[in-house]
Amino acid sequence: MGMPANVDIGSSIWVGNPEFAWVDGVVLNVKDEEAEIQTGDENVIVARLASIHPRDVEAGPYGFDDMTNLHYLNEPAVLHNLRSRFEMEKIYTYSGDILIAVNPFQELPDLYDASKMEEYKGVPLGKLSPHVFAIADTAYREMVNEGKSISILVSGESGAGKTETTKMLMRYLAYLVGHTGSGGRSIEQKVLEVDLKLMICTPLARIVAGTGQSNPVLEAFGNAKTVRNNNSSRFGKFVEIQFDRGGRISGAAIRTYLLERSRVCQISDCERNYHCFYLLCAAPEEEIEKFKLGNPKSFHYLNQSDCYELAGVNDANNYLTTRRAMDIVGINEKEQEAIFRIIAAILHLGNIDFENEDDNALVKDEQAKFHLQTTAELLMCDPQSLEDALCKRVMITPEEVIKKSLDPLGAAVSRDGLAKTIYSRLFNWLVDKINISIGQDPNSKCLIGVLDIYGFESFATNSFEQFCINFTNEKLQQHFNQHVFKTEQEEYAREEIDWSYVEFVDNQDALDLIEKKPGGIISLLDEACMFPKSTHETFAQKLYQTFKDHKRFIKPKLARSDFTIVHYAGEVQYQSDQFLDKNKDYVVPEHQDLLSASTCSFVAGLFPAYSEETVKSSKFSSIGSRFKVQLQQLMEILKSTEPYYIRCVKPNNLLKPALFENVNVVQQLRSGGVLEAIKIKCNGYPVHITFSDFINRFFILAPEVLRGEYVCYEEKVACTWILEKTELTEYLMGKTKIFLRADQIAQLDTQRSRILRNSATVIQRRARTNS
Ligand code: AD9
Ligand code: MG
Repeated sequence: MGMPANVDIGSSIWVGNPEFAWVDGVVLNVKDEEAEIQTGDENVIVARLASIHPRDVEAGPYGFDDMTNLHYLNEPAVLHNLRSRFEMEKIYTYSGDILIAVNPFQELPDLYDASKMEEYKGVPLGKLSPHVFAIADTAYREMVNEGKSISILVSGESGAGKTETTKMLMRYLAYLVGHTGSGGRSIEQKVLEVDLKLMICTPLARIVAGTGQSNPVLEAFGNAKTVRNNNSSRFGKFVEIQFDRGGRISGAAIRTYLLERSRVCQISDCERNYHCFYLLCAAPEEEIEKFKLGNPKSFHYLNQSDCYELAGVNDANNYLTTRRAMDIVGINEKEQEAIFRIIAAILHLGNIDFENEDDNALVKDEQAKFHLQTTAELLMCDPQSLEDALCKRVMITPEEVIKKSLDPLGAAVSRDGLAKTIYSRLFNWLVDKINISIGQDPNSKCLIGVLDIYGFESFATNSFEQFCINFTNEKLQQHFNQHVFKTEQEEYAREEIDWSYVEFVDNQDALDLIEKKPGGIISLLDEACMFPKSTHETFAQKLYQTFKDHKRFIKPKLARSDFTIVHYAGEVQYQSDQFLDKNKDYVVPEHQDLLSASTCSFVAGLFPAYSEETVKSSKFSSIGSRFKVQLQQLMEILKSTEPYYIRCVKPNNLLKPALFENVNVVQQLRSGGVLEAIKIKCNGYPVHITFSDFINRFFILAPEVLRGEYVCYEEKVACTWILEKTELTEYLMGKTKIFLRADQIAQLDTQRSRILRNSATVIQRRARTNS
């Protein structure tokens, strides 16, 4: 982390270790670029100086509530601090105003109950142990008192606890607006409470009380079991709660980002499709009969994986809960019927198999024909038109209009495309409906927005989805860096120190590589999509040519169409083969015509006929560019708000309680920007130590300072005396604190431990001569 280790014999240090990330030790010997180290488990090893960081022996076993109090702000210290706290079931830790939350994977007693909420109400941040309620409380008060809008950005990898954290934030905010005011209960107070009880009964408050908890609609349609999380959100969301002048909730809006469409027709082993499919298969008998459903194992879209049931989850109950939640958000009985009819139709659609006749696709057998018939019934469209839409394409030549048959593979792709389109339109409909039902407040004064969005991803294979996700994270990282940089500047200003010492770390070049228009990867991808002859190989070639000298771009040696981006969180190698297909946001006209002609007004409503206008304006629309615009809008909102950050950390991949895997966590701290933030601090003077702390710790370097004539001096003067004695230069003196570089504090500690050691030897020697 750019911190030159100032090691000496006897120094306490952390040394890099492949299994545990870092282990503690003491330096026995130093030679050239290497040190001999006795590790905590009594091994003697030799390590390069570059892999050593100084360790604060004074840090104590309980860890700091706030890691900015760590005297050695380095990776091992941060890791060790989080680990010690986690072992004591303290899952929350601050790093300045950033909250780090380590997923406990178990219910911790009383952590979120009403008395806990009461405890945090109105208490300044940092007074009580770190907690997500403290962040919500501070955010709310800042909004009310200073009239500022706030955003709370929750990030972390899949399964780290973002959605749960978001729910707790919402729950606390709902509690706050339900329990404002303090002191005795006046009549107004009582009236207010009744009023608020009423409010909690409205859909608005329910939604605020937990975007997933009392309103499982979006979770039923947007969440699924994955290998990383049994209830993984497959979309990003930004929930905006609007407040009036009195600090009361006056409206809310939900924006969603990039639903994973491919899951509808393709699932990997041990994963599930979206929850709603299984809920429906567990619905009461009459629904099952009406929709001709049965065992989920009989549906192709569900039986590609052997996972149907989830431990501790009752799909039948959840079906009923979802229906009730739909009532609450104002989706009426008829709409609900249509929604589940469409879900059933998608299942039947997936079972329409094709066979080959002279390279033409034909619906395969009686079984497949039954599913074709049922799909058409459920979607209320003509079965023959459905079959044509799946198996044929209309070609327009200058002479005539011909219908050309697809081959069986092409027909299957067409079928899956239809399923994905219907599902994503349905999901968008649900989001719109919820937004209409809760209502926006056009006169809202302030808002609190909560962002629950996918964290950085780097897998064995990375496709277009990872590209978009990592683009998002690159954007958010820049926003985060700017914030950290700004708060750091403010601390310098408070201490009346010139802040030109803080150097700004930027990732603008990575963003340019991706989104610059023209010339960035998204632009080049759109160009490739518009040009009929492009393939993923020509696209990759174009990237190689264009970015051959770009610092953030690498052409992997043994790959023909892969490319690597050097993200702030590390390198990710992308496989470009599905980029073009996945970027095309295009509904086949045959599908469009089929469904807009449905006699079910709900289905037809999902596929409004194109107007001249839209045809002209959206000649080409791509997922990548649209996403870029969405992100741009999100960033605009975020920029106009005061940000709070919550970084969720997943302590292990087994989803088990009380298991903390160092290497895994370090990786997340790196990609979550926590260490990046620390790096920004380390570029300047990361150690901010108050005068009195400094004297307590280092007076031993100049003991005369606390004797005789010096005693009457101010603390600041005493500190200067000590510093002069140590011959340290280039430190900064603030109004209440000394600012030191990372290596300077290490140097002081080394001197200190040398003196302590010498006096210990002297005492020992004396003891020996005396006996
Ligand atoms: V994903 O990107 O949507 O796949 P998230 O949202 O980060 O992911 P989620 O909030 O769904 O993760 O948490 C995963 C699981 O961890 C939950 O289902 C809980 O079982 C568990 N969890 C998370 N946070 C807490 C907590 N504060 N207390 C107890 C928790 N359990
Ligand atoms: Mg989630």
